[in-house]
Amino acid sequence: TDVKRHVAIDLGASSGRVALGTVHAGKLTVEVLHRFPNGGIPVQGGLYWDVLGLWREILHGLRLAAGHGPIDSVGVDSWAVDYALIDEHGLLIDGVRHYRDARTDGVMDQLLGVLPRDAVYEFTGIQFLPFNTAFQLVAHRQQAPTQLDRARTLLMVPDLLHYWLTGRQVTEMTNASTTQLYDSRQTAWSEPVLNAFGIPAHLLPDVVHPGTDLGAVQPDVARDTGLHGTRVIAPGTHDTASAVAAVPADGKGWAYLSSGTWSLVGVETDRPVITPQALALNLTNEAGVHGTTRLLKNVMGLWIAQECSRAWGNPSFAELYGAAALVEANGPLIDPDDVRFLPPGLDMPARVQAYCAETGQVVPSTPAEITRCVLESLAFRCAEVLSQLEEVTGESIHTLHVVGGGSQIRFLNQLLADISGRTVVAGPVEATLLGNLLVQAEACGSIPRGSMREVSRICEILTTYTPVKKRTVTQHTIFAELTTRHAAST
Ligand code: ADP
Ligand code: LRH
Repeated sequence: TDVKRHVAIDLGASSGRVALGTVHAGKLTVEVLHRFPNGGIPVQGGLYWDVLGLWREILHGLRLAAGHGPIDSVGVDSWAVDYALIDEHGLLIDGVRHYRDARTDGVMDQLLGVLPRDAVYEFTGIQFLPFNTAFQLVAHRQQAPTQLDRARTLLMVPDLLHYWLTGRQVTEMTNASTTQLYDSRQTAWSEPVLNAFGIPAHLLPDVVHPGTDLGAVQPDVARDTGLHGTRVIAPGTHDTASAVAAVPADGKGWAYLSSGTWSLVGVETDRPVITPQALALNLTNEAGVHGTTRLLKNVMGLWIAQECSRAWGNPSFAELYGAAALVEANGPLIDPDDVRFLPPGLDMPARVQAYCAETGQVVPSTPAEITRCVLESLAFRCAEVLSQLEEVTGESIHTLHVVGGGSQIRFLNQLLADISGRTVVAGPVEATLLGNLLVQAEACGSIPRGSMREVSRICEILTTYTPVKKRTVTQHTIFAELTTRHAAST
């Protein structure tokens, strides 16, 4: 038949989904079949992902998909940096730690004493975040050395799930690049970084490109799910890689904001931008689909609002963000990237308040005021990063494409337009699923090569926001002032 079916499994830090993509006459229709929550689970002072629970949800989603007819391919993407260790029997060692686990506290600074920042950056082009796989592995070795001794293979989360689907152990490139152990310019694991950090190179599997056919679904999984003859195709397994692949942009002069637990703000470039200025701004160069680079910055994102919301008993998004939109403008601001906001905790509202108090601002008290402060601060920070990206690339940005769950927050989209002074185009909400499907569809010949953005543009309804209330200069100054005070105190 001329109908092709692909299944995308997208695991975000706050939720996962399984979707069916049907390609017929060059048009892709996407149906989300199954959604499930995700998050960290505290165990004995550590923080883990429920990777077996995720596998159970995946199997359930695959059974639902099989009910729609023969499935040509399936592929998994997830959040980056986290990994599993596999032993000599092919079995999982321990569980999978969450990147917000406190075991990495102080490790990055220790290691940058061994190999300096500029050298690590020169080899990897990756921004310094305390939870990069490189630092997690060293923390792992310090805490449980025998686990590392026993390990034969390191697999990133989507690689682990592909392994359970096919029996094949490889690492897909977009996620490999986030480890800070991979050299995107050489397209190889970075020996100098591995050696300096004492990470055994034999742990790291072969790296494959997005779009690689990893084999058929294993017989036991096929029997369980009803998927027969289905291929497993690696998408851009880093969720941000898949999201950016589906940004419905055209031409030049655009940036993206992948808005979810994190706010990933950046541009797409032909090659890594590894310069002293990019290092000074701590911008990252992550490997993308079709050999592109994502030059971007991790901004703390809606995580702060998610943790506040948890502290307030999880009100609906409509309630949370609707109330924030009614709060008077020009309130207090935080630096969302302050490290105090990184760990989980029900004291998140108190952390926001403490920041405002310490910086001599009005202290927000109601959930609406606190949420407003968080959203407005995110918009300021994103606007600041856009200017930095323009400086580093020398190319101006006129449009910001906002994708992901956060693109549904209309108030935030308008703030982004007003504060950055740029046109904001919101959607698709499920860009990551879409990007995952598009890479599979291209690899299977369901859509022509190079047509991904075109297919994505006709796939979704987009909403445009134009700047109306241009912000006063004083507000930029307040934020700059806060940033300076913060920098001076750390
Ligand atoms: P991740 O992939 O990191 O788990 P998502 O892209 O799924 O994140 O985005 C999750 C966020 O999107 C939520 O924390 C919330 O702020 C926002 N969001 C999700 N659904 C809605 C909605 N219906 N209305 C407004 N915001 C929403
Ligand atoms: C977003 C994301 C981001 C990473 C972070 C750990 O889900 O993949 O790109 O930096 O999670």
